[in-house]
Amino acid sequence: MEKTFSIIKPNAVLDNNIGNIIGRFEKEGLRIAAAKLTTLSKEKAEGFYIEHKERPFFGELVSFMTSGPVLLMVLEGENAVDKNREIMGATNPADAAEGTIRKLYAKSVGENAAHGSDSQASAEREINYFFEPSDVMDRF
Ligand code: FUP
Repeated sequence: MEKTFSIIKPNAVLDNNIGNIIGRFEKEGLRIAAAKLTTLSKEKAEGFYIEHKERPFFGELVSFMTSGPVLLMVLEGENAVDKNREIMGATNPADAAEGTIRKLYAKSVGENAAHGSDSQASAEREINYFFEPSDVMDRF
């Protein structure tokens, strides 16, 4: 089964939307294969977003992502990568389709409620960045 990586970001955790977001994933056929509630260090957040290091919003992004607890998750299901991206909606909530997580729970393009891997290769890299293989369920 395909796996992807998801983060429920600090704004959505603070707003008590963990249950609403996980509920959507489960309703759409994605299983939670691993989950960890944690607050990211600056180093860990910078490493995660290293590809955006030169972008003007990098500092703000890291400071937001370390501002409070996040829920790190591995999601598993058919077409998990694309399905998760579809459920999340566009990066900028202004462009996100009705009913998507970002339309419902994002505050802005920066505080946009959720992260989801953009390819199977990113998913593998991101899962390994945050989880040990033994943390991830693979038999349900
Ligand atoms: P996504 O894959 O949808 O998370 O989007 P990107 O990889 O393009 O961006 C990663 C994160 O950078 C976004 F979730 C939020 C932040 N970002 C901004 O703060 N401003 C921007 O203009 C673009 C992205």
